[in-house]
Amino acid sequence: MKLAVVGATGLVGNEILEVLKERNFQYDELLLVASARSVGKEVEYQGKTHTVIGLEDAVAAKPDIAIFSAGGGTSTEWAPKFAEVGTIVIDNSSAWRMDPTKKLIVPEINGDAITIDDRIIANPNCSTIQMVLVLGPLHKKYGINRVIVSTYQSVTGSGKGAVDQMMAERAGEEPEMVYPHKIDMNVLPHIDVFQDNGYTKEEMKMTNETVKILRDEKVKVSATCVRIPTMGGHSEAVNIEFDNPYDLEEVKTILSKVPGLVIQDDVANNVYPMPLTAHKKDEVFVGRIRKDESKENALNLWIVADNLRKGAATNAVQIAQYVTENNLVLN
Ligand code: 2RA
Repeated sequence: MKLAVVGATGLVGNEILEVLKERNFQYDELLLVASARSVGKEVEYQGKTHTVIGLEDAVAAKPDIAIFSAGGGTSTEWAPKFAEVGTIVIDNSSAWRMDPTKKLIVPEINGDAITIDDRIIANPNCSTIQMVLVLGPLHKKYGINRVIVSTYQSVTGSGKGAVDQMMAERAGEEPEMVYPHKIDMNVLPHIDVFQDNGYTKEEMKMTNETVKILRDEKVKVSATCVRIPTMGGHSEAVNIEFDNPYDLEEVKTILSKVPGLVIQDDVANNVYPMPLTAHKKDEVFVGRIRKDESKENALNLWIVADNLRKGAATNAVQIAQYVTENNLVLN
């Protein structure tokens, strides 16, 4: 089993290595792959020194699995080259997510969609992953027709430069600007680029990816995505409208059985999910579960997850585990 991590020196790449270690993911050889800038760099990992290699050398090594987190351009160009030599590519970028020939996977929800023929598997957007973990089982039970979501997203979702901008502002230093505005002590209703319809790309990812993962065009999602000056995780206020009546206690029972989902809902003791407490955790946390009293068959809840974990690295590693455990690796 030869495993490659492409983009190994980035924020998500680091988290992937951490999750692989924590989950004791078994491999015989690990290839750390990065752009020309980092080639030759030495990385200490699990008691071994790894020399970072370039993409061409990595393809020539024909890894069984390559977990990519190196941006859309790299994925578009290189994922097919790895796929051609038989590698299963698990891609964190948005390059392949809405390609009808590629699967978009959250293992707990639609892992069963993966077949032996899938060579490029897309990892969904962070804010989508944590939401569908809650929506999936509720959709199965009550049928969801509409979701209204507002997000409160961590600066880590924009990469290291954004963390640096926030910290420089906080320290009173001249920041290198990643966002079009100051982020510390501020809130930006703007994640990714604006589209012709007035929504941002991040908002449209939540709308389109949710439908693809739930495999139901009938589910309508309206999203407002907001960047806030926090680290640790993304938070989401979600309003769900069902086709059928639901029972609040039954909703909690259903959610309590979803692997990787933890209910934190004890308002009498101020217990609810927060980015600070979700940080570095693999689980998705849900709380503030309550009836929407303004509308029949509607529910409100609050979801938080570490966007670099379940929102990226953990989900990607879980896909890698799924394909190995289900004998879907070719080589
Ligand atoms: C963000 N969705 O938080 C992105 C990261 N993939 O900006």
